[in-house]
Parts: sequence; C-alpha cells; structure tokens
Amino acid sequence: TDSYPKDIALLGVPIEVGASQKGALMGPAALRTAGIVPLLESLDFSVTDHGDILRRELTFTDEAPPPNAKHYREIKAWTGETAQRAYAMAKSGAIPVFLGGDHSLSMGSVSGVARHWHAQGRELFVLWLDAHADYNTPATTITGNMHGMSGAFLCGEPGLDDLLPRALRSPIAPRQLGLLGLRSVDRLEKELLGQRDVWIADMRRIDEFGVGVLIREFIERVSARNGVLHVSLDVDFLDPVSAPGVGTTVSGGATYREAHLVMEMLQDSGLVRSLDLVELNPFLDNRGLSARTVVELVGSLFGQQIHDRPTPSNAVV
Ligand code: NNH
Ligand code: MN
Ligand code: MN
Repeated sequence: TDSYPKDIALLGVPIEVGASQKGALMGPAALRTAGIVPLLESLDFSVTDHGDILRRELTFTDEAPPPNAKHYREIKAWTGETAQRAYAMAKSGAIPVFLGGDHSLSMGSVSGVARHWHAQGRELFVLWLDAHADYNTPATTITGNMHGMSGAFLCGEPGLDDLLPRALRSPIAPRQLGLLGLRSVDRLEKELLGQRDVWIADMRRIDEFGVGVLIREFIERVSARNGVLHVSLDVDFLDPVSAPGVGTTVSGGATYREAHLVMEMLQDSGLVRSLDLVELNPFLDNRGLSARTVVELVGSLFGQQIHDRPTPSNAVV
C-alpha cells in the first residue's frame, strides 16, 4: 500500500453561525496558540499553514433558503469555498487539517476530500467523534442549527440538496460513516439513523466493551474495503472535565485517556488522510485547557507515543 504522507496542510475555517452559541470563530486562532504547528513539525511533518478563509471574501447568493436551516445562505457560502479548498489540498498529497469553526464546516471539508478520493477510486470513510449524531435534516431538526445536519448532508439525505453544486459534491454511503461517543440524539434523528447502515458506538457501548475494541472494529471495516479515513473531531466528544470550551457540553463523554487511545490506534492503522477539529469555543474555555487537549490529541493521532512500540498492537498494514 501507499506510504504515509509527510506533508500536512492547515486551513482555518472560522464559521460560527452553524451553532447557536457564538465564539467558535476564535477556534483556529486558539489551536495555533496552543501550538499545533510546532507540534506537527516535531513529529517530522512538513506543515503549510494556509491561514483562514475570510468571511468577507465569500460570495453570498440571495436565493430563498429551505425551511429550518438557520443562516443557510452564509453556510452555503462557507461550504462551497471550503469544499474547493479541501479538494485542492487533498489533491496536493498533503494531509488536510481543518481548524474550526463549528461542525457545519465538515459539509465542505468532507465533500472536498471525498471528491478527491472518489477520483482515485478509493472509498472515503468518515469517523465522527461527537456527543451528537449530527444526522438531522431540515425535516427532523428541533433547533434548525446546521451544525447538527452535517452527517446527514454528507450521506445525501434530502433537504439541503442545493447547498453545494453537484460538481463539488461526492456523497458517501451511510455504511462509510461511523459515530463514536454518542450520548445526545434527537427523537426524529434517532428514527432516521435507525433506518440507515451507519456504524454507531454510543457511550453505552464504550462503557461496556471499551473504546479499543470498538475503534478496532471500525478500522477493520475501513481496511476491508481498502478505504481511507477522515476523522471529524467535535470537542464535545470529550467529557466536559477535559474540554469545557465548547458550546454544547454533554456530561458522560470520552475521558482524556479514552480519547488518546482512539487517536493512538488510528495512528497505528495508517489510514487517516484528513482531519477536522471543530466546535472549540475559546470564549467558554478554561485558560486554554480545551485547546491544549485538542492539540495533544492531534499529537497522538500523528504519531506521538508515550513509549516506543516497535510493533503496533493493531497494525493493519
Ligand atoms: N442535535 C442537536 C441539533 O441538531 C445538537 C447538535 N449540536 C452539536 N452537534 N453540537 O455536534 O441542534
Ligand atoms: Mn458535531
Ligand atoms: Mn457535538
């Protein structure tokens, strides 16, 4: 199989209107302050920071928005730009890392990288680390917040059909999506998910089987299809004790060590080709704790080890 990329491309996507709380637009700056660039360089990556997408440079349309999709036109503008940038970054051979920004940014980032891998004849799998399923459509949402709709959009569920032009879209099948860490799902969202072949490991399964068993199961699904993996990390995947800096904390989340183990095992798999870091809200953080925790997790994902292990425990390549 192909060798692991040595280049990482960073792009800040300071979007916050997909969430109800303001402040996620400060996320990219906080992740840089927490040292994401020198950390990746210390792990022998060559890092190119493309800076942030600028809101004032986006093009807004004036079409009538669909119902129950707040700030639709602004999110459409972010999604189109993010998808084009994501496609170009993935095509360059680097590993794109998207600094959010709320989780609606994944509608663009994943669409762009999926389009690249589709052109390569590879299936893109998406691992969604989140307290929430983000599988609402305008027909199922309670809040109308579009950060709760990203997964459904990416799987081609109806209701946001004109958000991204056909040519920039590359929907994934529900079986290519994995949700880990769930503990807050809306009623109609749950009903919809129940009819789809999405891989789901909620907190109950994590408690019962341990995160290591579950992540190995998902990695095996990806490698069985010779797929590649995009990781979408919502800060609220973590327990609020480790990461209070997020607009939608839910208690009972992944512990600091559980999250690191996930990242370490993903590193061992050699399958991760792109990453979103989303929902960090520095305005709500406790002296940089959450930003630092996220950056430490990025370290584990890209090869930082506590002690060298010559033979990874779950090598699949
Ligand atoms: N399910 C809720 C909604 O759709 C919450 C989504 N909020 C998130 N998602 N933070 O990760 O509004
Ligand atoms: Mn989310
Ligand atoms: Mn969430």
